[in-house]
Amino acid sequence: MQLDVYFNFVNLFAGENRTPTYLALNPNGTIPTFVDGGVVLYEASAIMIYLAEKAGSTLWPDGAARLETLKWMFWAAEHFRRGPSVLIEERFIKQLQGHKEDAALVGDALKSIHRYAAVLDAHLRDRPFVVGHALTLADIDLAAPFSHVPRTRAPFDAYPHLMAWHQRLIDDVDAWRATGEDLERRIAEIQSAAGARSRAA
Ligand SMILES: N[C@@H](CCC(=O)N[C@@H](CS)C(=O)NCC(=O)O)C(=O)O
Repeated sequence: MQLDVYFNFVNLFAGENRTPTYLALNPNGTIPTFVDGGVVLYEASAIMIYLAEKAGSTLWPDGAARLETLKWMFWAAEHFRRGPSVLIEERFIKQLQGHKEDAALVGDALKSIHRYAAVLDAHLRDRPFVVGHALTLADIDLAAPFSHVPRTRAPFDAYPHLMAWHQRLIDDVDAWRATGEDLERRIAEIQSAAGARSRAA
């Protein structure tokens, strides 16, 4: 959206999300938190809507397309991203902490992923993007769990239209590709710091 946003990275593994200053902004202690003058927001989707409104971006379209966009954003939070979130905890966070994944939780998460990936795959069979023919915030919200596939091993590759759509985002949306590359760099730093900690222990 070409907005001038300053990023202040909050290291969860160093507890920077649990300081009194951070909790005063976001009592959940989660990231991201967004501040713009007197506006303080948590929940990534709310932050994206705020920014898109500020920029007058077509990512947040008007009229009926806005309702479709909202529908898929709610669906992403309520259904599509839940299984992958469990897998991040079970297959990445726990591994960093030296714990084993819980097979029952992983099994439930995989069932949920298959259930909702099939719905989105069918929706994307004859569409380039989730809403209409242009990129919206719904695509970004739904694409988020793809960034962690190297860690979650979420089985999206069983869904060809889903895979083609996500590849389109990587190929055509520079900001999405750059975000993914940035995430991988930061994950590599986290993994190497965790490795150093366990070697020192
Ligand atoms: N629904 C929230 C999810 C926020 C969230 O759970 N963030 C994770 C990192 S992706 C976090 O901060 N975890 C740390 C914790 O729960 O203590 C959003 O979209 O912003």
